[in-house]
Amino acid sequence: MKKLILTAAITGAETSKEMNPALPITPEEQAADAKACVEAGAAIIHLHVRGSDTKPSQNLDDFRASIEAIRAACNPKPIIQLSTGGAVGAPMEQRIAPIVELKPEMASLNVGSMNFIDDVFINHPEDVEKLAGHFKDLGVIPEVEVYEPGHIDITKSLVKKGLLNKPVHYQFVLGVPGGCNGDARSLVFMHESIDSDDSWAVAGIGRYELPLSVHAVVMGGYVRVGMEDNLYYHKGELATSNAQLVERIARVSKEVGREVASPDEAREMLGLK
Ligand code: KMH
Ligand code: ZN
Repeated sequence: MKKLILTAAITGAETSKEMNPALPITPEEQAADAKACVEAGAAIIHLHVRGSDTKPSQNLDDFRASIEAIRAACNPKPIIQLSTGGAVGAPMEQRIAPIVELKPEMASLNVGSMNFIDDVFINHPEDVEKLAGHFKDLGVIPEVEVYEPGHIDITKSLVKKGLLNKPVHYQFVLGVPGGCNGDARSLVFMHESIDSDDSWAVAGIGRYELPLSVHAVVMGGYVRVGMEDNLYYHKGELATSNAQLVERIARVSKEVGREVASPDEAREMLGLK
C-alpha cells in the first residue's frame, strides 16, 4: 500500500483556548506545535491563523508571520496548506487573498455551500469558479474539501469546465453537523463516488476522527487529524497537543504495515513542484 500522508489541522477557525487550552493560536505556538507534528509524522500542516485578538483572520501579515515561524521551526519543512475556507462568514475576497498574494504550495478549496453547525457556510458557484481559476493560474495544488456527496459532483463539473486539473485530491470532511455524518458507510460511499485516479484523505470531526482515520489507514486513503477537527484524545479527555493526535495515527499505520510519508514524499505523491 502507498505510504500514508498525514495532515495536521492544528488550529482551525471554530475553536478556542476555552475549548482546549493546548490549542495553538500565536505564530510561536503554531510553530512549536507544527514542529512536534512533523516529528510525529505529519507531512502537511493545514493552516488557519488568528489575529492578535485571537479571532480567526485571513489577514496576509498574520499568515506571513505563521508561515515564517513554521518554516523556521520545522525540519524537514512540511507542506503548508493555507485555508481559503477561513471562518464561516469570512468575505470571499479575504479568502482568496492568501493564495493570490502568498502563492503557497497547496491550499484548501471549498466547492459547495451547506449548513455548518449553527451557521451557513456559503460557497457561491461564481466564487468557487473564480477561486478554482486562481489555483489553476498560479499552479497552487488544491485540496478539495467535500462535506457531502453532492460536493463531489460539483468537483467533477469543475474538472469538466477545465477549472480543476486531474487527478483531484479530495479531503472528505465527515461529521460536520449540516454535512454528511462520519459513519463508515459514508466514507465508503464517498470513496466509491470519486474517480479511481483521484486521491483522498479523510478528516473525521469530533468523535468520528479516530474511527474514520483507522478506516482510511486500511482503505489506502490519507488522514487528517488535529484540533481544528477534534479537541479530544479520548471521550472526556482533552488532547494535550496536536502531535499527540498525529502520533496515534502514525503508530496505528505502522502497526498495520503502512509507512508514513515524509513531506518530500508527500510532495511527490501529490504532484507538487
Ligand atoms: N472553517 C470552516 C468553515 C477550509 O479550511 O478550507 C471551513 C474550513 C475549510 O475550515
Ligand atoms: Zn480548515
